[in-house]
Amino acid sequence: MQVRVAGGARVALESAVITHGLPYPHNHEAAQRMQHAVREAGATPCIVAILQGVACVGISDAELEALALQPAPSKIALHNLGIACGMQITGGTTVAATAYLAHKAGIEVMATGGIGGVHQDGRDVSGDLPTLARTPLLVVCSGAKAIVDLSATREWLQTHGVPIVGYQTDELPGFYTAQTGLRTDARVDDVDALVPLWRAHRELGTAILVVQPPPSEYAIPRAELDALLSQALTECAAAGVSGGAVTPWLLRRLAELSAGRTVQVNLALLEANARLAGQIATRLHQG
Ligand code: PSU
Ligand code: MN
Repeated sequence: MQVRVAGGARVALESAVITHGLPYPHNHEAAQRMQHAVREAGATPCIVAILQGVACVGISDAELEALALQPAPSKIALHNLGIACGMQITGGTTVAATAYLAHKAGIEVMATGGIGGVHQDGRDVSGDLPTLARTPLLVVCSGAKAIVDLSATREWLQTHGVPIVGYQTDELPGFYTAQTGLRTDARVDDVDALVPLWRAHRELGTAILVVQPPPSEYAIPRAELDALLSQALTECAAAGVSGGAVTPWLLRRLAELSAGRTVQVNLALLEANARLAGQIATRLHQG
């Protein structure tokens, strides 16, 4: 497949969060805030998406708006990336498909909210994980998405050689909350400290997760989040939702149950992660 991409210090941004993670207009706002934050940090944002079968690493404002408004977009992971390109499909790319395309385009840094993970039932494992285990990419995030088994996800990543580095934290964040009780593999307190670590790691061919907690003024306390999550998970199982539909269903229900607070945290952490990714890309580009 052919890839369209800009040069310079670049940050890849995933787009399944636009098509499936947040409702319009929050999805559009999130993407704009992320792009702005990357630019303010001196780098070029490249939203990755599949537009009528074309793998795009970087899309225009008009293309972004159309994607955010798309009535029934596809969620494009690795298993259906070739199908989407071969069948002229339009959709948002998950972390897996975004990472694959970003690396193919020569980009070293990407930002997202949370990666997929090992789900609570232990059977559904996100395609994000095996992709991160074979793609040399620095991924800035706030841990994994809130609905996964974070401890099992961390074990999976460790087994497959993907380190978790805390940015100004020793604790693996839990997306909407900063508190999980799970430790990172290392901690760095500034962008300069990441550079030698990344340069030494990348020959291994696996990703590094650089994690930071959601901005404190928006973060939800752990106990409160646990209560919201267990209600949403119970309802989701009762409704018989499965596969790729689980994440969008749960995120929508969590937003309802929290009176919109989860959406505000989500927007804030996406922007913060994009900013940090922009700073890292700019620093790496300086050599
Ligand atoms: N985290 C969120 N919202 C999302 C996602 C993650 O808070 O929408 C998306 C990302 O694109 C991630 C994908 O790559 O969900 C993982 O989906 P699955 O579990 O079906 O692999
Ligand atoms: Mn899944």
